[in-house]
Amino acid sequence: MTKLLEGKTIVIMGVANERSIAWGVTKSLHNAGADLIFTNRQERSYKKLVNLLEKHEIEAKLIVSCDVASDESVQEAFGKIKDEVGTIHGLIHSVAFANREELQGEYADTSRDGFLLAQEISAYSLVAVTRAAKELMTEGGSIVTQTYLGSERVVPNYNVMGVAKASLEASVRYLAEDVGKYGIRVNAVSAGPIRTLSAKGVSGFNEKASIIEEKAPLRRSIDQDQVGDATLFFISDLSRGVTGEVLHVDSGFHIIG
Ligand code: NDP
Ligand code: N5H
Repeated sequence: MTKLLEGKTIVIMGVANERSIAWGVTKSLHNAGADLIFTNRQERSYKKLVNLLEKHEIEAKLIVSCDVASDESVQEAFGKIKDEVGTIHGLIHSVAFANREELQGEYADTSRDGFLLAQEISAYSLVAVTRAAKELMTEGGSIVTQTYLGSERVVPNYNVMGVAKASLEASVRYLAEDVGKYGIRVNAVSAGPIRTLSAKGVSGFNEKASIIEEKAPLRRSIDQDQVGDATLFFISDLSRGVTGEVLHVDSGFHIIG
């Protein structure tokens, strides 16, 4: 039997290390037979990625550097992908950033610069990469981003990032309408708390993670592999009738009042 993603080329943005959600996605897509292209911002992430790929015997089609804060960097990265690979069928956006000092205390204290930075890296970046990727999706495609419940509810400490994720989820809907006519779908996975590099050192994480085990219908924590498989569903044709959607992969926590 042919695999779900045989013959498909997918770009994955946001592997920082083995704990990254994007690494969980990498394993799911690789097991489904996809050819993978990666983008990193920091040299440190590039080195971690190269080691991980070697350890898991996964061969990347291409690894390019991309800082989503820069239009030139995004253009250069997708230009390189176009020149060296050509057509792509999917894109994983697993990138976010906010200043650590704004992920605590009151949201009302968010600075103008901190607000704009969180929006730029965590929400506008999806707009910029969708615009660049759609040129390479000549056979249609699927774009998947990663979001969190703090966009819908007030989650202590998530603050400026909650507002950025609300913007990201609204962008998913507007972008889905824009690119639907080209046979491209845009969806988001809303994961429950997962201990990653980004989550390290931000206050409130432990508390949020333990509530899931107590209160979520499934009473167990969420891991990168669960998010990877849900993302695989969105990338594959199994979800061909779905676009503009936000799917919660959170042991059902979001339904509890
Ligand atoms: P990681 O720290 O593993 O990944 C975050 C990634 O963002 C890093 O690879 C980092 O790249 C990248 N990044 C930050 N700024 C830029 C930039 N300017 N240009 C390009 N890349 C950038 O954390 P996660 O896997 O947890 O985060 C991935 C996504 O999942 C985020 O959108 C996050 O909000 C979301 N999410 C996470 C949850 C969790 O509990 N962990 C829950 C729900 C959603 P580099 O290392 O090269 O700087
Ligand atoms: C309610 C919570 C816990 C509190 C809030 C956490 C928010 C985290 C999101 C952002 C993306 C974290 C962040 O930007 C950290 C940076 O300031 C510092 N870290 C870094 O620079 C590292 C080295 C790099 C790799 O990180 C990035 N992002 O580039 C939310 C949690 C329960 C769930 C959660 C952790 C959600 C989420 O969106 O990640």
